Amino acid sequence: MKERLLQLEKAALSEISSLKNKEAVLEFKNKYLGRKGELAALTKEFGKLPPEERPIVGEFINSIRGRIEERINNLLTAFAQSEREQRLKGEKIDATLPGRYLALGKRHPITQVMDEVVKIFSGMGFAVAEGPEIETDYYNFEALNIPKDHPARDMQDTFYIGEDVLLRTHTSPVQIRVMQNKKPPLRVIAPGKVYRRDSDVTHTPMFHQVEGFMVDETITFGDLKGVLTAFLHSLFREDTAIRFRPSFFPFTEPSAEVDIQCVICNGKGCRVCKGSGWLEVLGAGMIHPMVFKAVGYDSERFSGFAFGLGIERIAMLKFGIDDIRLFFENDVRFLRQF
Ligand code: 2NM
Repeated sequence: MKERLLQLEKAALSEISSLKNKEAVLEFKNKYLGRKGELAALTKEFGKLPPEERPIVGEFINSIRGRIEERINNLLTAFAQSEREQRLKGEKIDATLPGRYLALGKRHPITQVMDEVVKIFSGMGFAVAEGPEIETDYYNFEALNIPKDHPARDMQDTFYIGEDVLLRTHTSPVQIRVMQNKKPPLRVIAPGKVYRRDSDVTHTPMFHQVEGFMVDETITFGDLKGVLTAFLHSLFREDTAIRFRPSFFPFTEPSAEVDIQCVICNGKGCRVCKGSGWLEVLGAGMIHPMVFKAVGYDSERFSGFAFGLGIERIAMLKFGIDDIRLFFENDVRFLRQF
């Protein structure tokens, strides 16, 4: 009996080393250790043994069963481990790879400057008004005291759509409409697109303007200087030098052009300020009595100032851009820098 048991163990242990997978191991286990397996078949003959041999043989059977079970368990553990390793190999991620670049949208630089200008004037109590880009000769010129023979009326500067219809050359028509519809006191700015027949490194046929005005019974040139100085100190540096130069516009009297100390060379003189140390950034003046007459205001009772600025010019100075056309090419390599 002992001989047959040893035989069985030897056969089992030699067979076990040829098993290739979990299924084969389970089949093997059934074949040797199962209830109808080979070890069980031998155990059936247990009853034939003399009683004094039974404990010894029993112990021997158990030790064989134990050894085979141990080999089976080791093999199953090894198969499970290699299966897990295979799976992890297929799933592996490289945690050291750089993350994917997420492109973040930004506002166009012109919109950024426009929003900033609007915000500063809003903070000083100005309301925002808008109006049509297609205008009539009356609102764009006539009501603004720009006579028929004025150079600004020239076919070379204005895009005409018809005899009397044109693309607005400034946002002043918006202010005329506001004054026609509302009584002073008024503080209003008009931001928007304007159109002029012009194209070079500092001019595009469409550009953006913010114009504004303030009207009440006691508005003076001092108010004009105070408001525009506060605005420029907020938009540029708080210590930027500012100067008001006499100028001429048909719709204001007196009129001024406003310069700031050159932001590129700090007033020392450079290519951008053409050696003067100053940069022109605003036009302004006290609203002309003829404009008040056109909108039905009594110019003996009311006074006011008005101003206008080009957003592209301000953006070029703020960002140090020397060609205005870059703003309209929509090259993301340019736009990403703001
Ligand atoms: C400028 C310069 C000076 C201006 C005048 C008006 C209105 F409608 F109130 F008469 N709006 N904007 C004005 C005055 C604009 O731009 C350089």
